[in-house]
Amino acid sequence: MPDSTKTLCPYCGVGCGLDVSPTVKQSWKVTGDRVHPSSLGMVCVKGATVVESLEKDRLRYPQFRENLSAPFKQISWEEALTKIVERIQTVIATQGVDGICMYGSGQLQTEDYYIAQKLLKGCLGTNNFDTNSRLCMSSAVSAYGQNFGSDGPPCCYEDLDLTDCAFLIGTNTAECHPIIFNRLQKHLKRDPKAKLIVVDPRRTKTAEVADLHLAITPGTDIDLLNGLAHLLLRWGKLDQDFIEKHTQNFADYKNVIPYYSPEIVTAKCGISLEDLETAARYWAESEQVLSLWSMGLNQSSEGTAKICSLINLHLMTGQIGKSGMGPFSLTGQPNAMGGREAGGLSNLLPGYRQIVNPQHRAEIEQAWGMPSGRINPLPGRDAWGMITGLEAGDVGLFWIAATNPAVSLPDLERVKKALAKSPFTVYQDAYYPTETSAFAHLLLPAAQWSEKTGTMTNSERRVTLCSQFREPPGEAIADWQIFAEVGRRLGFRHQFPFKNSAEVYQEFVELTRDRTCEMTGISHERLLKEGPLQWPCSDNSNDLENHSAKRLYTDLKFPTPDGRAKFVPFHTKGLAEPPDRDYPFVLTTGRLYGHWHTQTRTGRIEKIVKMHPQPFIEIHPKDADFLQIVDGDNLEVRSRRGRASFPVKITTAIKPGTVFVPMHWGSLWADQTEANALTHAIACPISLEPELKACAVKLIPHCFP
Ligand SMILES: Nc1nc2c(c(=O)[nH]1)N[C@H]1C(S)=C(S)[C@@H](COP(=O)(O)OP(=O)(O)OC[C@H]3O[C@@H](n4cnc5c(=O)[nH]c(N)nc54)[C@H](O)[C@@H]3O)O[C@H]1N2
Ligand SMILES: Nc1nc2c(c(=O)[nH]1)N[C@H]1C(S)=C(S)[C@@H](COP(=O)(O)OP(=O)(O)OC[C@H]3O[C@@H](n4cnc5c(=O)[nH]c(N)nc54)[C@H](O)[C@@H]3O)O[C@H]1N2
Ligand code: SF4
Ligand SMILES: [Mo]
Repeated sequence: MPDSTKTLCPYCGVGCGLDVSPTVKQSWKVTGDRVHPSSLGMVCVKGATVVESLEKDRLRYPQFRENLSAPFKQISWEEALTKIVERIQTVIATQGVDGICMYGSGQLQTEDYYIAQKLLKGCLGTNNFDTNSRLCMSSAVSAYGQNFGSDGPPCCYEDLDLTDCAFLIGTNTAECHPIIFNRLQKHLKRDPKAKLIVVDPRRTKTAEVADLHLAITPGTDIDLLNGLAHLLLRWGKLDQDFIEKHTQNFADYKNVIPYYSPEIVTAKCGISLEDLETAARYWAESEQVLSLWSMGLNQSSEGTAKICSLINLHLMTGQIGKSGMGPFSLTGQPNAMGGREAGGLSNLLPGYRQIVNPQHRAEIEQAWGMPSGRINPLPGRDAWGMITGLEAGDVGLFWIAATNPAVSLPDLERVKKALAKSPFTVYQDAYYPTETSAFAHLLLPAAQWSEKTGTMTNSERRVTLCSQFREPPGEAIADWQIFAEVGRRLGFRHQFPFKNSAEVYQEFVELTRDRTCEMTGISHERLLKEGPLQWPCSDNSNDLENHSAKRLYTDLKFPTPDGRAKFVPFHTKGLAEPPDRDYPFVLTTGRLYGHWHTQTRTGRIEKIVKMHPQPFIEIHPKDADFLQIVDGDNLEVRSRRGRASFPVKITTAIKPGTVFVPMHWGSLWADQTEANALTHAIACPISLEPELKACAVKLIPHCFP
C-alpha cells in the first residue's frame, strides 16, 4: 500500500480532505489535506481521531442464529450468502417481492448505494429500499424539488467567504459542521459589516457568536419566515424583475403572507418586535444572503413546508444564482449527497429520478437490461413503513446496512418490539456489538472506510475518492460486493459483472447524463489524478476542467417545465404533538461536538469519551426552580411513548418550557437515557421525515414517586 493516502473524513457532510500515513507503530497518522478544496487542510476532533476507532470491537466473520435468544455461531460466507438467497426466494414465493426490505444509510459509499438500487429496485422489482436519510435529508430533497423542480444544493463553500448576511436556521453549525463554521467565522471577522443571524430555540455555540439570535419557540419557523416576508413586502424590498422573469406562483404566496403580521409572529415565536425587524432589515439591506440549515428545519412534521418557506424568501428577494447567496442545505452524513444521486430513497431512482415518473423508470430499466415494467411504479416503504410492515407481519426479510436503528429511529420501544418480531433480519455492519445486533439473525461483516475504495459527495456537491489504505479485519468485505454477489447468485450475472468499484462508478455516472447531477466527467481515475471534483461535471468537452461547476442555476434557469422557480407557500401547522397540561414541556434532541450518532466509533475513542462522558438534560433555571431541582439531580422524562432519565444541567441557553437531550446514548452506553424512547414518528406528509426535533414530555424529579 502507498506511503500516504488522500481520502475524505468519514463523519460529517462537510467532507474534509484527510491525508493518512502509516506510523512506525503500525498505526496511522491523520492530518488535514491542505489541497482538498473543501477544507484546505482543516479538520475537527472527529476527523483527527477517526483512526483510533478502526480496530476495536469489529465484526470480523459472518454469524448466524435461528432465533434472537440463541447465541450467534460463526459461519462461512458461502453459508451466509446461501441463507440470504434462499430467504429471498422463499419470501418472493410466499409473500411476494415486497416482503423484502433494505434499510441503509448515508454512510455507505456511492458505489454501495448504486448496487443496492440495482439489486432491489431493478433485479428484484421492489422499491423497499430506504435509508436513515429519511430521518435526515429527505425534507431538503422534497423542498428543493418543490421550488426548483429538482434536488440539488445550489451553493458552494466559497459562498461562506463572500456573503454579507449568513442566515443560519435550525443548524448548530459550530458543533455539527465545524469546519464550515470556522470558515464562515473567519469571513465574519474579516468583514465586520457582514451579519450572522441564528434561529434556534437553544443558544448553541453557533448562536453565541451571532449578531442576532432569534430563540424562537420550537416549531414556529414558518411563522418567522412568513413574518420576515411580511415585513419585506411591506417595505417594498422585493426583486420585482427576478420575480417576473424567473418565478411563478408569486400571487399565491402574496395571499398567504398577510396572515403573518409582526404582532402575530412575535407572539407565536416568542421573540421581540425589534429582533424580528432587525432580522428583516439585515436581509433587506444585504446584497448576498446565504441561508444554511439542517435538522432544525428538516426533522419536522412540516419539514418540507419550513424549507419551502425559506426558499420562497430567497426567490422574493432574488437571492439565488450568484456568489455568496442562496438556500444551502447542510448535509449531515458523509455521503448523504451520494445517496441521493444514486437514488437511495424508496421514492427515487439513480440520477435524481423519481419512481413515480414513467419515463424515469423506463430509462433505468433499459440501462439495467430489465424488461419494461420491472420497476414498481409506486414508491416503496419508507423507514417507518418498514417498522409498521414488521408489525403487520408483511416483512419476511429485513436487511439493515450501515445504520443502528435500535437507537436512531423514533418511538424506540415500538421499534424494538417490531424488530423483535422480524422473522429474518440481516445486519451488515462494521462493529459488534451495536444495539441493533441484538435484533439480528444473520450478521455480515462490512469493510468500512479505509478498508474499501469508493466515492462520497459532500454538501457542496464535491465528489472525493476515498481510497483503501488498510486491510479489512477478518473476512469483512465491501457492501457493494455483498450486494453484487447476492445478485449474481439470484441469477443476475449480467447485471453485476464488476471487478472493482471504479467499474461500478463508471456505470453509475452514465445514468446521470443530462441530469441536474451530471457526473459523466468524473471517474475514479480522474479523481485520483486531479483530486476532488464538483458536479455538474460532464464529459462532453475536450477541456474537462471547465465542466466542474461551483454553483447551480447561475443562468437563472431552473429544471421545471417552464424553467422558472416556483413559490410554494405554506401556512404553519405547528408541532405535531404540542405541549399540554399532561405533558407541558417540549423536548428537543440533537448533537454534541465530539460524538457521532450512536457512538459506534466515537464511544470507542478515549479523548472523545472524556470530552462528553455522560448524557444530560438541559433545562432553564426558571423551570428548574419550579421543579426544585439542582445541577446533577436525576430527572425522569416521560412522554406518551416511553421514559428515560438524565442528570440535570441548568442553563439559560435553553428557552423556558423547552428541554434538550443529546441523541448519542443508546442502551449499550448508558441505562435509560435514549432520546428516542421519548420521540414520536409523526412525519412530514411530503418528505415522510419524522419530527425528531420535538415531542411533549413531563418532567419528574427523582424525589417524586
Ligand atoms: N458532532 C457531530 N456532528 C455531526 C453529527 C454528529 O452526530 N455529531 N451528525 C451529522 C448529521 S447526520 C447531521 S444530520 C447533522 C445535524 O446537524 P444539526 O442540524 O446542526 O444538529 P442537531 O443538533 O441535530 O440540530 C440542530 C439544531 O436544531 C435546533 N432546533 C430544534 N428544534 C428547532 C426548531 O423548531 N426550529 C429551529 N430553527 N431549530 C430547532 C436544535 O436546538 C439544534 O441546535 O450533523 C452532522 N454532523
Ligand atoms: N432523537 C433523534 N434521533 C435521531 C436524530 C436526531 O437528531 N434526534 N438524527 C437522525 C439522523 S439525522 C441520522 S443521520 C441518524 C443516524 O443514525 P444511525 O445511522 O443509526 O447512526 P450511526 O451511529 O451513524 O450508525 C451507522 C452504522 O453504520 C456502521 N458503518 C459505518 N461504516 C460502514 C460501512 O461502510 N458499511 C457498513 N455496512 N456499516 C458501516 C457503523 O458501525 C454504525 O453501526 O439518526 C437519526 N436519529
Ligand atoms: S468537520 Fe466533519 S468532515 Fe470535517 S473533520 Fe470534522 S467531522 Fe470530519
Ligand atoms: Mo443526519
